[in-house]
Amino acid sequence: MANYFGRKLQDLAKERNSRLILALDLIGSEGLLTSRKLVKDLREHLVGVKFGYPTILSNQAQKVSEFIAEFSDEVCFIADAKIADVSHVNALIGEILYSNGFDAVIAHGFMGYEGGLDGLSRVAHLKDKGLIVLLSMSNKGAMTMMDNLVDGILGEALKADPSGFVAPATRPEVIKKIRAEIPPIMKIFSPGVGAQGAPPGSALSSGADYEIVGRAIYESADPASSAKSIVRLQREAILK
Ligand code: BMP
Repeated sequence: MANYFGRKLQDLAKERNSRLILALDLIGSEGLLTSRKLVKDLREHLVGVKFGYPTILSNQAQKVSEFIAEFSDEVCFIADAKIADVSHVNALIGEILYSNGFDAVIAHGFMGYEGGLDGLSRVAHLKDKGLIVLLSMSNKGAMTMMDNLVDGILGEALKADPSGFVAPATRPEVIKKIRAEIPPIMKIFSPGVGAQGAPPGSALSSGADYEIVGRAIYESADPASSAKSIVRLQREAILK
């Protein structure tokens, strides 16, 4: 059975008929204010919100926690910390982010399980929170590096029993390969939609469960209509 994060994600996806996770990488207190307005205005179209380092590092943890608390019943919050250290440090980073209210954290998988992902996995399971492991990235350079390591990283990551994986919307073949190797309860989160070139819905057609979209929404002249049209394209893709 899915953990609390998995159930929350699934319930929201069903309720909103959406697979959209909004990536927010806006800096400082002004960025947090803009982010708040975006989440307030767009929440009916969203399943989750992913905060990246620009948001997390340029704001007081308490301000980020207050933000999460305000909307925690309405969207899932994912901390994109791309954790990649040794076990006890990964576990501490996870503890902090989960205590700050995040439902899930993103970690790299290339450190392997033993002495790497294991500590974080224990914390996630203990707290009934989400652990999402990044397998390959959406940028071009990852084709010559991380794509070649996906099998090995996936093998190690599966030992951590994660809620899901990050895989690039820009390379559907990588998503297809991962989807074929993981159980349906484990979800695939795909960035690269919009500003990085992948069309909305395309990652879902390849087997991803959620699409992560940032600039195509928050830099748009009309974020609500951009989010709405992305969700419409996602629905069409799922029906095909
Ligand atoms: P945008 O839609 O603005 O390109 O943003 C994509 C988001 O996904 C950013 O927050 C980035 O950190 C994240 N991301 C990515 O672009 N590619 C990856 O492979 C992994 C990511 O986390």
